[in-house]
Amino acid sequence: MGVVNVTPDSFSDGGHWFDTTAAIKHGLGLEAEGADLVDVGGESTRPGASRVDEAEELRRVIPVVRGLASEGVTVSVDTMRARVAEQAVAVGAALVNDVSGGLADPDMVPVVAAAGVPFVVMHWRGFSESMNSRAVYGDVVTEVVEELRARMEAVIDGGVSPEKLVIDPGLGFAKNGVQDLALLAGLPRLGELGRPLLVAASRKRFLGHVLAGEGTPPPPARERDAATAAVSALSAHAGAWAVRVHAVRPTADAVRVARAVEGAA
Ligand code: PMM
Repeated sequence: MGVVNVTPDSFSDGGHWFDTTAAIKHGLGLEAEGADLVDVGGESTRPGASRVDEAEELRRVIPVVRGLASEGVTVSVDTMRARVAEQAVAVGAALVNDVSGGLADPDMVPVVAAAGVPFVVMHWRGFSESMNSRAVYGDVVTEVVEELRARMEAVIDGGVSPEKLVIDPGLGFAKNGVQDLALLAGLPRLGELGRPLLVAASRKRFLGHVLAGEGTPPPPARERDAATAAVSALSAHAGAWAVRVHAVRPTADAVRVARAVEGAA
C-alpha cells in the first residue's frame, strides 16, 4: 500500500503532494513501482496535529481519489470522517482506512456497512493532540489484541461484515518506540484475531530511535526508507497482508526477497 498524503503538514511528506495533479501523478508513480493499493489521506495524524475541517478534507481528497480510481488504481481512503469515506467510495475508493477504527465519527460504521467495502480497523486510543499521554500499557501486545477484538465486535455489531475487516496495530498511535517494537515482535499474536493484518511502520519515530547512535540524532523521516523496507520484509514473513509505505520500490523489493526465501525453505 503506497501512501499519498494530500496535506501541508504530514510528518514525512507533508506539502509534497498538496496539489491535486501532483498527488495523482505521485499515486500513479507508486503503482508503477509495485503498489497494489494507493492510500489517499487529507488529514495529518502526526502526534500533536490539530484537525482539518470536513470541507477542507473533502476538497483535498475527493479529486485525488476520483483521478486515481479513473486511471484504474485500487484506492483506499485514509479518513476518520464518514462523509469523506462515503464520497470517496462514491468516486471509486475500494477500501476505507480509518485510524480511529470507527471511534472518531459515529456515522462511520453505518456508512461503511452500507457501502460494503473493506474496512481497516486500527488500534487507537484518541486524537493526535493527546495520544502520546495514552501510551500506557501493562503488556502492550495483549492489550492491543484485546482492544482490537472489542473494536472488531463493535464494528460487526454495527453491520460491517466480518469478512470485510482488516486489522492494524496502529504503530506510533498512543505507543512509544519500545511498544512499537514489541508489537512488531508480537505480530503473530495479532494474527490470532483471524483477519488480514496491515502494518504501517513507514518512516515512523521508532525507526528514528532505532537508527540513532550514541550522541547521533535520529535521521530525518525521509532517510528512514531502508529501515522501513526491513520492517516490510519482517512483516511479510510474519504473515502481514499489507504494509503501508511512502517509498514503494524498496518495500516491493524487500517483500519479494522475503517471499523468495520462504519459497526456498
Ligand atoms: N499511520 C498514519 C496514517 N494512516 N493508517 C493506518 N491504517 N495505519 C497507520 O499506522 C497509519 C495510517 C500516519 O502516518 P503518515 O503521516 O505517514 O501517513
